[in-house]
Amino acid sequence: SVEASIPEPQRAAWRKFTPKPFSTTEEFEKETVRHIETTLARSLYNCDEAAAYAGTALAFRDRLVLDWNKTQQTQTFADQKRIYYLSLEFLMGRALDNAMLNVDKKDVAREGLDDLGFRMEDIISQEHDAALGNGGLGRLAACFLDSMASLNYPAWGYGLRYRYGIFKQEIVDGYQVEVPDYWLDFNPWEFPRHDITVDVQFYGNVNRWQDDEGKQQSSWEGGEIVKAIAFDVPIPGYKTPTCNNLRLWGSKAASGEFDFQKFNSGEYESSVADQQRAETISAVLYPNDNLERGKELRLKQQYFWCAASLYDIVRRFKKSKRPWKDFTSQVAIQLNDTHPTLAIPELLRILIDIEGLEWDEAWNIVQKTFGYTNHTVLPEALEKWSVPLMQHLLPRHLQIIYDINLHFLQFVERNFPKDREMLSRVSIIEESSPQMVRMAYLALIGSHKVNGVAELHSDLIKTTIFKDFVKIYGPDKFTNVTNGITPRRWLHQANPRLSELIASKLGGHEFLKDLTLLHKLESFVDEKEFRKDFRDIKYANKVRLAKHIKEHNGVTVNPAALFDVQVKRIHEYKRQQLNIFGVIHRYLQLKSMSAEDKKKAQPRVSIFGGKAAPGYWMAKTVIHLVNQVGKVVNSDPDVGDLLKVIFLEDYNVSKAEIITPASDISEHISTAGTEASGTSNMKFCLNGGLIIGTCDGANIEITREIGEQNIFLFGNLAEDVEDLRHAHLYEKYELDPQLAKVFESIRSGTFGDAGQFGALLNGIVEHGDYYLVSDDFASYVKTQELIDESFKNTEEWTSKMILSVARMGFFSSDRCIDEYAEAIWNVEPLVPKEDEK
Ligand code: T68
Repeated sequence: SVEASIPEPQRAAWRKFTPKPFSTTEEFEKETVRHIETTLARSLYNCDEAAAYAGTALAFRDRLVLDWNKTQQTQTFADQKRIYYLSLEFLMGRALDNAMLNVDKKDVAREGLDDLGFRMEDIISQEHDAALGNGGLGRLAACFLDSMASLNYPAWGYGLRYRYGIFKQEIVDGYQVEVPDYWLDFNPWEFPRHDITVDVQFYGNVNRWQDDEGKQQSSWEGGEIVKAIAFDVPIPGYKTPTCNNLRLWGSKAASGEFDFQKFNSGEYESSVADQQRAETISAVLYPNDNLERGKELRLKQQYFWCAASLYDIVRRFKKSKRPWKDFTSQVAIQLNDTHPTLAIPELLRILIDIEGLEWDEAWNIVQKTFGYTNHTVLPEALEKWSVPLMQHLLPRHLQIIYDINLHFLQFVERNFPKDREMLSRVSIIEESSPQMVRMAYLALIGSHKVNGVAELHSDLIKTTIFKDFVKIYGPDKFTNVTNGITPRRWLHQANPRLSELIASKLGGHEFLKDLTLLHKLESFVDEKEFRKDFRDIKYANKVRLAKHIKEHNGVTVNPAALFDVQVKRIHEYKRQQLNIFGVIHRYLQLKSMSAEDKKKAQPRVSIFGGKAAPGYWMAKTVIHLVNQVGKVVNSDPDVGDLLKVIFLEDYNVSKAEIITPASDISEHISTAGTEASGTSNMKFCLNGGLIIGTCDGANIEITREIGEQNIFLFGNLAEDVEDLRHAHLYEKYELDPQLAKVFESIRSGTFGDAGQFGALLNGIVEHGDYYLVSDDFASYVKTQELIDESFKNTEEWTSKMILSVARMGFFSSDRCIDEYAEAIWNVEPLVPKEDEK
């Protein structure tokens, strides 16, 4: 703050000693050794790889911090609009490699580490993933942070500092076992800000009275206070001085006099219990993706994080001494799904109860401030909170939600006086017992823009879950921003050799800043040497994955085989079951094949990976089936190298960086209309992996960009899904005959105790096959056969790979962020300046 700044006469001395970032190998070594010897108190006699990692990370951290300070200073003085990205998940992965590449000093570090007796790859792999997310939604937030910094947007992320991120998955006897992920032992990337705290209130009651002017006033009193402490993480941009901030809140008991009294009067235990209860709020990430379970602690997490973040944002705004009407020209808040929706009633509470604004003015500010991104149309994933729970935990917020609803329903009634049914359909309160607060409606009503994450999905939300709201607000409130991925992590970092090959063709690494430049690769598609280099890189990446598989699964796979990969959270709608049934079908065919035919068969390695939510039995059954199939197939001498089935344990961001560049084919095979976008489809394509997929999510736009001859699409279309489901429920249906054979073999015990898989098969045979596995099976199998043939034609396959990469420019998260900035946030970039003299 201004009060704490150094007076002018002393600034010269200060500036003289401002640290300079290292640039040469020697300077890097000096910094690293200094950190190992002083910060860590180790020496050359006890420096293991963990210590070398720590020293290297600290040396790079110092560099980031200098840029970080400069960026924050520039943003404060520039006094222009900032983006606040509220996400309950940030699936960051590792930070060191990313930091080295972004500041363009990886080669310097490699040389320096070599001098000091270490190998770069060993040092990088010492780092524990920051796994504060479940899947696509959390990883999208991480890609967006990278893009916002790389494009110089003044932006902050706000999230929770979970002590335990997503659980570590172990496979024991073919079953998933969850192990806690204690990742904070040593984390050089976060800065605890013990001076930046917010008291967050829960429970209590609301007092209402009329003031002297007869105006209705409300205040929220009593209850319990929990303290939020800020932990800041620097987010460097690629080859730019911008370094943004990710602020994660940790919870602590508010140690007031009350606790001291308790402590002194001998109630030591109960004061410790208070402490632990408070810390529980930020203890653990809920491990469900696309499923909501309505747990009280989850609601507490949401409010704790929203309240702390909004307090912080408002505090920063108030420092500018601007009038409230300027708030919307200074602040844009993006809600990543409905998880932060309580920020809407919370901002209203601050503006009305604390700052004394009138409803209309406050509401106007709120609506202009917020944007809401929807990530799903699955009914089981739409958040609803029970009214009694909300009444108990957040009594004032419930009143405000009722007020929002009242104003909204009055507006609807005025505009649609004849449609009485509409009111109950669009009410924020669902009239069930207990009553429920529909968070998606609240988020939509409280925002000026709502966006889906791929074209099909953005169309679907307008015709399904938000249909009435399109009538009420008109279509302009709804927009599409197709997801993207950061090419820095998902090409340059994960696949350095391909990145270098592309750079050698395009004359530099500019494409990492403007991914559309990849289109220039098309002109080299027929160049023999380039084609060979391209194939060699794919092969080398497959060798690396094969080595990983040997080490972790004990199975030898042939890198020349076709690698078929499906890695993502395990979910019925994503249909890993379709994939494994397809694998069993292939196995049965191989078993009955003549030796002559076997010679013509395409060798394959089927690779699965992904976590199941701990309480999701069907998903766990799928994991078990994959492992059982692997056990049988991998040791069957009739099959040999023609088929291997691998389940990779503990799929996470750092494993994705090894797996993604090594696929020939990856599977994105959700039932049409269920996968909002998908983002791993983009990652695989960008690395020269082809796709087998349904007409769902971003697959459709990928097809449009790369051309339908370069992708393998199959299956029913979204527009037909409803009718098919209906027919399954009300008419007799036949199982696909090839699938029936697969089921027979499972039921006969080929893959172990068939009882284990009963529910999985019955869901398809007897209970309506909600995800249309049987309906899509024949076309899936046929398409896989087509892939075998296509892969054998190496030249044709090479062209497809190269053209795919060349045409992926659209799917950079930089393009997404520019679209959000233009259509939703109305913010401009801002490049950090040198300290003013
Ligand atoms: C994913 N959603 C979508 N949700 O499934 C995917 N959900 O299609 C899309 O590409 C991606 O978001 C990015 O837009 C999720 O990953 C969750 O992880 C989640 C977590 C908690 C509660 C609900």
